[in-house]
Amino acid sequence: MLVLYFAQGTSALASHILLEEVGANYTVQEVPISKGAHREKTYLAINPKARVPALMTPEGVITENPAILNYVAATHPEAGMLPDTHFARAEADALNAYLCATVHVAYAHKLRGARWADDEAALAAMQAKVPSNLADCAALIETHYLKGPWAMGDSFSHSDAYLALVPRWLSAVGLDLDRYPKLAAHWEAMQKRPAVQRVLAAHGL
Ligand SMILES: N[C@@H](CCC(=O)N[C@@H](CS)C(=O)NCC(=O)O)C(=O)O
Repeated sequence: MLVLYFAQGTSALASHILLEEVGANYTVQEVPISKGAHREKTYLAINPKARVPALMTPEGVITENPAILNYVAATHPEAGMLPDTHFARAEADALNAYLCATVHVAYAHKLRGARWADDEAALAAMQAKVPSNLADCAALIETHYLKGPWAMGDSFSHSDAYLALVPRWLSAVGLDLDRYPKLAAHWEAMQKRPAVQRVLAAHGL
């Protein structure tokens, strides 16, 4: 049995969507980060990084969306969530790494600037850059990395679960998703999937 530690409306959505898509045998454990639950001793014993998501597996805990997505996809081969060739898998990994290390981090500067600076002016400067940074990221994805209709082309893969976060990040900083027709179509298609609908409902969205 897998246990997903998550907080509503966070990037844990990506891992949650994939668990639901593959029909995994899992339960969820909510970690309300708004109440600081991720900094409590019990959760730090699960993820010392004090972040969600984390996935408890029979072999131990996995953190970081890209790693969780790979694990869930690889352990449910019947769901066909990993691209067929080594090259296509590397492309999917590259997109997931970009979403994790660049796009999510660019978004985090909106609310979590204190990770990088204490100075009020520096914080304000970082926040002011968030919309243009995210607009650049979205344009790159739109132009180069979203093959369409799904991230990797005709087949749905684990990258689609992660890509579903981008419209949320854009809208949170006031960027219009319609500026990116392929991303908008992807999000529309995602919302039609029953697994995605169940997860959005579980996150109160
Ligand atoms: N690179 C991590 C990022 C995880 C992350 O930053 N999660 C946020 C929620 S979206 C969090 O737990 N924030 C709590 C905090 O910053 O205190 C991943 O992809 O799993």
